[in-house]
Parts: sequence; C-alpha cells; structure tokens
Amino acid sequence: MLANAEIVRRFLELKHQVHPDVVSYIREQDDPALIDQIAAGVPEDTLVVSAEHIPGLKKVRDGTRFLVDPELEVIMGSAGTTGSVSGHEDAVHYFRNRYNCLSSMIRSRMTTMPIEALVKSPHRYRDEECSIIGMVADVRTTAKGHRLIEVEDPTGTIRVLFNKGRDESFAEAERILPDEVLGVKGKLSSDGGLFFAEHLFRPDVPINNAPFKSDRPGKAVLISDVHVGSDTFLDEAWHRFADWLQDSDAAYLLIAGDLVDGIGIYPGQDQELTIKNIYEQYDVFAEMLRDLPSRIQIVAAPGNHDVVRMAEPQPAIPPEFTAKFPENCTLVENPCLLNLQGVRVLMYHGRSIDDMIGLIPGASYERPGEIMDEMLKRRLLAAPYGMRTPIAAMKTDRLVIDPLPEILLTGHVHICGITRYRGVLGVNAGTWQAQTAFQKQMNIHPTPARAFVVDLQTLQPEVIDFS
Ligand code: D5M
Ligand code: FE
Ligand code: ZN
Repeated sequence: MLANAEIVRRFLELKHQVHPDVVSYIREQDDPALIDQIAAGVPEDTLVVSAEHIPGLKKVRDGTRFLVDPELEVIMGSAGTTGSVSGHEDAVHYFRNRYNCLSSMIRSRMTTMPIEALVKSPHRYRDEECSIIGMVADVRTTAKGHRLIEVEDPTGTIRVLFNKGRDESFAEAERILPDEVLGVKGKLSSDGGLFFAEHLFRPDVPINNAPFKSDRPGKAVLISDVHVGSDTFLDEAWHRFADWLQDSDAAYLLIAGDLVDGIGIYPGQDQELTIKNIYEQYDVFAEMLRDLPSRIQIVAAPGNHDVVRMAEPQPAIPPEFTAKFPENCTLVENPCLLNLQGVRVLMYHGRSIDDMIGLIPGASYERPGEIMDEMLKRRLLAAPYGMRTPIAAMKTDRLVIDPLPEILLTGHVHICGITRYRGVLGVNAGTWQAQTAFQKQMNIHPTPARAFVVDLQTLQPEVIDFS
C-alpha cells in the first residue's frame, strides 16, 4: 500500500505540490499508476494538484432539491419529532442505526469483511491484507505509546493496534473518538488475537462533493447563544444588530441555541441573572424577535441553557414558553436540517465540541472551525456517548450527518469560527454574551456580537461585527 510521503514525493519529482485530498484518494484507490495519470492532465502553471485534476472524477451533489413555498422547509427536526426514549432496547437500535449509516459510507469506497470471519478463521487470513469496519468500543494508549482500540461490528469484536512508528496513520489514530465508526486496513496477528492497522478510513465527505447553490437571490444571517437574562447579555450590541437588520436584504435568521440564559444551569447562576424567571426570559427574547422585520423567516433551536431536556436531540421549546414569539419564527429541535431555497443548513448547538476539544490532541476553543471539520470527517455531530454531551438513544441516530448539508452551523463555545471542508461551509456563530466569570476562570475569550451573512447563491460568508 502506498504511503502518504511516497505519494507526495512522487508528485514533487514531477514538480507539483499535491492537496491532501488527492493524497488520500490515491491511497484509498491503492493504485500507484494513478499518480502519472493525474500528473499527465495537470496544466503546467498549476501550483497545487487538487481533486479537480483527478481524471473522471466529476463533482456531484446528492439528491434532488425540491423547492418549497415559502422557501423554508424543516427537513429534519421539526417540533415534536424527537419522541421519548425507553431504555436498553433503544440503545441497541441506536448504535445499530449509527453503524449501518456510517459503515455504508465507508463500504462504498473499500471492500471489507465481517469481524467474525477474521476471528473465526485466523489461519486463513494471516499475512493477508484485509479490511474491516467497526464502531470504536474502547480506545486507549498503551504503556509503549501505541494506540490500542477495540472495534465492534454486528458479528464480533476485535482489538486493533496502531503502531506509533507509522507516522501518518498514527496521527489519525490519536484522534480516534469513542463510538465513531472506522474502516481499518491491516493484517491479523499470527495468533489471530490482534489486528495490526496500516490505515484508517473515515466515512468523510466525498472529495467530489459539490454543494448546491440557490438559483435566486437570498441571504441567511447566522447567529447563536443570545443568553437573554444574563447580566453579560450585550443589549446595546443586539440593538445595533436589530437596526442593521431593518435595512438588510436578509431573508432568513437562524439561531443555533442558548436563546436565553435559563435558570439553575450552573451553581450560583442566579447571582449573574438580570431576569430570574424563565418565562420572562423567553418573553423578553420574544419581544426582541418582534422588533425585527417581519419579512425575515426566523428559525430558533434550543441549546443547553434552554428549558428543554439536555439529551440530544433536544425537543423544540414548548408553546408555554413561546406564546409571545412572532409568527415569522419557527421553533425547531437541536439538531435540525433546514432547506433554504434548496441550500441545506444543518444547525446544531455544539455541546459535543467540549468533548471533542478534550479528546483531540491540539484542538482548541480558539479554533472551533477545526472541530467542525472533525465532525464532517466522522459524519457525526457528536461521537462519544456518555460523556459531557447527553444523547437520547432513539431508534435512529439524528446525530449522523446525512444527507450532507451545504452549511453546518454551530455555536456553544462563544468563539466564532469559519471553515470550508470539501465544499461544506462551517460557521460557528459565537455569542451575544460578554465573558462570564466562569469563562474568565477557564481562560475562555469569547468573540461576541458577530453575525454571519451567507449569500445562498454563492455560499460565501461575511462576518459583521456589532461589538
Ligand atoms: O457554554 C459556553 C462555553 O463555556 C462553552 O465553551 C463551554 C464553556 N462552559 C460553560 N460551562 C462550563 C462548565 N461547567 N464546564 C466546562 N466548560 C463550560 P454555555 O453553554 O453557553 O454555558
Ligand atoms: Fe452558550
Ligand atoms: Zn451552550
């Protein structure tokens, strides 16, 4: 199998730099002849060989877009669709559903075998390169610094070792999260008890992913974490934003959760509240929305400070709190998938970012865009079950990213970030709350009072600072 460094070196010999997407494509195809084929078609003045230079690889987008009227549709996560959970049975279905969705994405790119086949006839597969797809049941670092994981498919379980000497797969192995689904290529140990990994494969975004763009004008404004009721809510900045919206040509306003600060969310919170009644917090928020132009379609989802259950998917904020909300506001669940003029927006509050920052080496609150890339690679909004992000195990896994959106919108960390991963635009929209005492203690520096405007015809974002 070709190593990354070898692929890069071969292109350098041909006087080309090469994009990592092309490197991983060649590695997955496992066909050294591809390098010459690709290089032959690259125009001389090309600085970096990218996916568009791969012969025969056409940009495709999944599915057809049915345009609706009015041009806002909640594809997934409309109010009342999360349902309740009943326990053990649901957890079994839940993980099976996650495995089925994600393994099929990997299986379309590689030939794999059931774990049971390997485990039951180790002699047959010894010394032969094989591939499996499993969900990560356990992940740890050994005393010698290797990465040892246990993966599970519907037929069996096997331990997989990533040797720290294999630089490139090891860097990825260090980023393995509990409960993500991986494809692994490698060889079985002679006693059949261990699988030596050579490469790992994630469900990922296809490199020929072509995002849909609206064929008519339309702009969406993306914000998050308003935290009404907190003494650090930035009232004046919000009013500047509201004034600006009056004259803007925005058609949509999406709010990714933590609409209000809530009550009893953390110890001593009442000391930091200007509005201590949860109904009043939503009433004030409702008033703020009523002051915005009624032509704007508003979509509001809950976050971990809102009044609904913490476990994701979180239900929409119930009617007893939203009686005063304007008619142009649609309340949705967290996460939800929206269709704006054919452009799909996956809106997720982002609680799992806390877990991912704790687990991924080098990840930082300062760069939420990188975490959004990691979500897209795993095609999961939240991988680990049973950490800081509570997950409601239902029959289907609503945290799987499928279908792919054009835009992924998150919030929660109160720090803006922007990313573009294989055509998908990621925006972490920040907050309307200044630094809290807790964040000061944690050395978290928010970037408040920003709104992101995305042109649905070009998918280009613009950030506007109201601070
Ligand atoms: O979260 C705002 C940010 O502050 C987010 O990055 C998490 C961090 N935060 C908030 N509370 C805690 C606790 N208790 N531990 C660790 N990190 C925390 P928000 O959801 O707005 O409170
Ligand atoms: Fe928040
Ligand atoms: Zn939050």
